[in-house]
Amino acid sequence: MQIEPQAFDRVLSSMCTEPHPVAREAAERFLATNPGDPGTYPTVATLEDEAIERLGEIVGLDDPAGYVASGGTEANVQAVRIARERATGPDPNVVVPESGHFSFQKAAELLDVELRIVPTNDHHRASLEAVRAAADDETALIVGVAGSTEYGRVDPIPELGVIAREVDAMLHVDAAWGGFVLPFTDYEWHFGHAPVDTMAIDPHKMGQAAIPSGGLVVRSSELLDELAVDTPYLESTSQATLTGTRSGAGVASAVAAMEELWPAGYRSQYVRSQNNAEWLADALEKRGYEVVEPTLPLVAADVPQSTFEALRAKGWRISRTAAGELRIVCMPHVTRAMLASFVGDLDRLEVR
Ligand code: 0PR
Repeated sequence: MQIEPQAFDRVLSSMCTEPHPVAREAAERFLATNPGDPGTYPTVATLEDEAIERLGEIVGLDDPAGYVASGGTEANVQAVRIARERATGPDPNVVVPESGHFSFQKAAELLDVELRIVPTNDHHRASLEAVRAAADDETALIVGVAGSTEYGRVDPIPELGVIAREVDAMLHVDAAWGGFVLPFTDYEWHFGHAPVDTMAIDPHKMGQAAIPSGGLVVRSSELLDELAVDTPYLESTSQATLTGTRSGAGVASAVAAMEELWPAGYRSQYVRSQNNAEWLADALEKRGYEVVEPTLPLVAADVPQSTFEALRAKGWRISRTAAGELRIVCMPHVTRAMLASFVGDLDRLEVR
């Protein structure tokens, strides 16, 4: 079979990117290993410990536990599961801002918890009033998003932590996309200064690892124990992951990427991506479109439906927010030249 995968030269809305060469190489070497069976595949199990150490360092947790998941969806489902296991009341609920990823809906359905979706404010961030009003003594978990899927916005995490503590709930931060970006920003919250219990941070998004490489990181190993089931016929005695057999490629490539890029490589990547996002926002504003300012490297703009469709017809891989805005994610493979070519196509469409 000789079929080429999707080229990246017109991909503007994906949250995935080309893996870094060292990540690609590590993924290939570990393709046939299964970290789900550490008794048989001890090397990749050791690498996974290293991955969690590094993710803990990135998110500012001193004694992190966790594992390399299949992606943000699994990490979010497992975070809800931990909270449900810890809940004391009979009808646990989870409070999520409407900017939360749809994986929380899957979690709620699978785990039979009530999902309380609350509005965001004018800046597309969780409304603290709304969260406070929705939370009660049956609330098992409050979710904050650090780098939202549609607008790249960061919720007021420390304040959400205060509310969580008031109602004796856990705090989960979904930094699946923003996790490898936030530490380098001047944003008012960037890890380590809030009572975060669990977190999603995906090496296969901004971390430049190969798919599948998600991260579930928790404050301490007792939290992970909530997920553990016995594994009678394996040498290891329990398993906390949702999937059984897992890809060693994801684990190895996450370690390789973080070893190579943390912190200087990720920092320069952030600077480049953020500059690109600001350049694009500026270009779109100059052309009269209403733009949601990029606080992280993600731009949303109110572009008419017909223009959007014409751009897609030209091969641009773009998508829309629920409100219909064009969204462009400035991932590592998105260069200034690509954006300039995109804006050039937009200009040519407008002349007609
Ligand atoms: N949390 C956040 C904040 C996310 O943005 C996403 C995915 C997830 C969790 C779930 O992560 P996994 O998809 O790894 O399970 N956000 C993108 C989305 O749903 C995922 C994506 C990635 C979409 C690449 C398209 C694409 O080409 O839009």
